[in-house]
Amino acid sequence: MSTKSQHQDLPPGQQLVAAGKWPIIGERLPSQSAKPWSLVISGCVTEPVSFTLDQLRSMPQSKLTIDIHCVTRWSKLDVETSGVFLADLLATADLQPNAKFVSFSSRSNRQHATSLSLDTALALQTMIALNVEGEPLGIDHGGPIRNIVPGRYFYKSVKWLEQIELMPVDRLGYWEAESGYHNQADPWKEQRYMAPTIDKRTAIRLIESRDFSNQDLRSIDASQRNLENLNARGASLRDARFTGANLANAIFSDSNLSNAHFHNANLRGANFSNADVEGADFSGADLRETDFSGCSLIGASFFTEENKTHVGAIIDATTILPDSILAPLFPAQLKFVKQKLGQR
Ligand SMILES: Nc1nc2c(c(=O)[nH]1)N[C@H]1C(S)=C(S)[C@@H](COP(=O)(O)O)O[C@H]1N2
Ligand SMILES: [Mo]
Repeated sequence: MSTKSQHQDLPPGQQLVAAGKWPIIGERLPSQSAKPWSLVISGCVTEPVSFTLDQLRSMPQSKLTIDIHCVTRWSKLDVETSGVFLADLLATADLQPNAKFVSFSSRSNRQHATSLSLDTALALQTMIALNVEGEPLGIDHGGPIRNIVPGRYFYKSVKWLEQIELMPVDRLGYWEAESGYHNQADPWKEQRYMAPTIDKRTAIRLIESRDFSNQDLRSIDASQRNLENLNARGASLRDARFTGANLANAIFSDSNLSNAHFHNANLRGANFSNADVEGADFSGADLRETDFSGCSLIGASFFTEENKTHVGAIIDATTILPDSILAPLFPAQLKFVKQKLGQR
């Protein structure tokens, strides 16, 4: 059986990776174990069921062509996977009537997991994938056994799957609990993050102190604020809003700025060394004397094209964007940055 998810174009805020590229996001390897790979169905079942890798391989295999949408704004379309549909696998177990949610957990040092309502997981044609493009799934992309949830951001697809637990109530997954990733994760609705964790008054007090160092301020709204010389070293600032803010000489070293919004911000002389800026938007920002040494740039944008107007970042000979970190940029973004840097 072969199926294709129904959407052809890109969800809002996503860009295509270069042909043939597939970034590795999050954990890069499973935890070390001498145990052979297996998959257990547990929780709200009359009797837990366990499959060896060979048993999974000898079950009837289904094919599914999927589109990958990472929350850090890269997409990869038309990836052919095959394996066993969750529905077919669960048909081998005796589910109890209180099985309402399903948690997928992986062989991972941090017990990485994610969850969905059982109805949603089945409706989306969740696949226990063993192969991609006709080859066994590589260990770096979650092989030999990975779940694939089409139609959700890719963090709902855990690598190195070893347990499927049926649950009466939901339990937040690793990213959902640690990083505030949205528990529904529908890319067509741009459900990237849950609501911010700090209230407006706290945000204003912090903005006035200009000290964000080592704090968890996910989704903080500091747009249009004067934050010159801000100290945000080691801060967690996923999805933070700095649109139009004055961040001249701000320090963001070692901070997490995934999906942060720096559109039209003044970042002159700011220091991003070793920061995670995956999916961050720098369009229209002033990046003269800004230091990006050691940054992770997967999914980052330095220009946007809105209603045919081009909004580019100000990059010149003083911008520190070493060649060694440019490779993961989207093709068009890379071209833009190289052109600007080439003018030096
Ligand atoms: N075990 C495990 N599974 C994981 C993650 C992880 O860190 N550990 N990261 C998730 C995220 S955020 C994404 S985008 C995808 C990345 O898969 P890839 O590295 O094969 O591209 O895996 C998801 N599953
Ligand atoms: Mo992700």
